Amino acid sequence: MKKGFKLLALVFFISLIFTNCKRNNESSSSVIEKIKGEEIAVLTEAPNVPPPITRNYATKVIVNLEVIEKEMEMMDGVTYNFWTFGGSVPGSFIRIRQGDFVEFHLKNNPNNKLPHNIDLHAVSGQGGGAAATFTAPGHETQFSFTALNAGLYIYHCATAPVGMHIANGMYGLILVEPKEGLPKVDKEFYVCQGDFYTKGTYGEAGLQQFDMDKALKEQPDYVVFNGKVGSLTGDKSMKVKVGETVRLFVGNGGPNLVSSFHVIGDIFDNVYVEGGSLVNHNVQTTLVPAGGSAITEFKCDVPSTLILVDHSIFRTFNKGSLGMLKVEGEEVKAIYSGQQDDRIYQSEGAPQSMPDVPKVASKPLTKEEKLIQGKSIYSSTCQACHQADGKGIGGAFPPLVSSDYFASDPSTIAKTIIHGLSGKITVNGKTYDGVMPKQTLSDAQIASVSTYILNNFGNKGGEVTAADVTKLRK
Ligand code: HEC
Ligand SMILES: [Cu+2]
Repeated sequence: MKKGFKLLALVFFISLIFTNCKRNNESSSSVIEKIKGEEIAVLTEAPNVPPPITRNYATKVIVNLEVIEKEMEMMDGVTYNFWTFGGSVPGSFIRIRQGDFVEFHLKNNPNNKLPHNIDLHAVSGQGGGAAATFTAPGHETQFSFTALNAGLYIYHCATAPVGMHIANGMYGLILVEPKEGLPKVDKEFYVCQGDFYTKGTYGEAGLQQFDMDKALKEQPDYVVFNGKVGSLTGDKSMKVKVGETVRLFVGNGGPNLVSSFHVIGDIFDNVYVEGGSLVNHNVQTTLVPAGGSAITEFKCDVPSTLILVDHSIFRTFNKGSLGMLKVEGEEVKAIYSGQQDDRIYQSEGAPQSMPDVPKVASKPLTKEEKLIQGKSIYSSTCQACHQADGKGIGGAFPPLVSSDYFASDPSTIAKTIIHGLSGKITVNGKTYDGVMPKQTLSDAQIASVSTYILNNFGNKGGEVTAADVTKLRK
């Protein structure tokens, strides 16, 4: 009895030391301010962020966040039962000021099937709020906290099985602006990476189920920005003008992978390392840990399409972690010239090829499904060379637009993909003498992308089946 008491006293004493350590840190002890007024937090869906905070005092901020379980697209033609904070993946962006007193309301939509909660990494307190917010469907819970530390923080669900709740999309970012605010920039965006594990392989059409085995092995089928392949490409690209400064609030929900975040075609002038107060300069690639963040800032000096990637690069070109930021405006030739010449250079060696991947067996797709799947295969696999509009690049990559090369025999496209192509060819009266490496796609994927090309880019239609492709391989 007496011994037990001593032990308890010791534990209490040690915990006191630790609490004191924390309080000695200047950034948290000087934070508790007088709270003036009250406001309801503006929440936004990625890639948008709420407006910068202009207050120079602490206030009471009421956050209302609703958990919604719903089927959404993971890729065109592929759906998944996502669990979301606020109806989207990543969850709603929350923006507050250091010193703010936050009254947090977590609502679990009555149509949901499961209980959920929230662990905000911006919270100093038990579980980051997890225990206080364990919420059954059709309930609402509430707790409060003071935002002691400035920084960009991940929040996520922490209900068992935690990995599965996160893997289904339950994460987002909360920004605690420092008291003095962040330096002014022209545009701000919210980008959050996540890895997803499905029973079917990448691109397999239809509603996909969560795959626990793949999650345990940390072998995702999808690695995406903002919850979907293509969420930031084409029409959905982020847009800025030449000369503007951009700030990206980058998060990584995981659950497993660490991101090597990079923007192709620019350099980060500033990186708030791991979302904290340390600012590094002139950075090419910054690590964003699972359950962590980074803030990157850069000036867009010349017109171009900047490509956001996880530089663990197979994830980008084969699993989806690719986004675009279009910089529009006048060229600045002194900074970037564009191509100045293109001469023929021949060297020894056979056409390159990539190792074969196992073929995926699945039920035949309808023509409609093929067109959808084909479009996304085109943009992830062919577009880099043949260009988004299919017009190719003069002298290097032949056009697929109204191409007379495959007009008389539609299976030519599939043959080209299976075997690759090199040597002199003539397309629409122009000669090309390049090398197209053979592309590692399944028969079904080749059928889809062939069908997509035949029915787009001014070509005269037609359909290729997976069975046709299988025969062509022999
Ligand atoms: C790395 C660049 C590259 C990629 C990726 C690529 N191609 Fe090609 N493609 C070429 C080149 C180069 C040629 C011309 C080869 C030659 O000159 O012999 C070509 C030729 C072709 C042709 C025949 C010529 C024509 O214009 O009709 C077709 C069809 C074609 N590619 C389809 C595709 C499809 C479909 C994909 C995606 C699954 C793809 N290519 C991916 C570089 C590429
Ligand atoms: Cu949950």
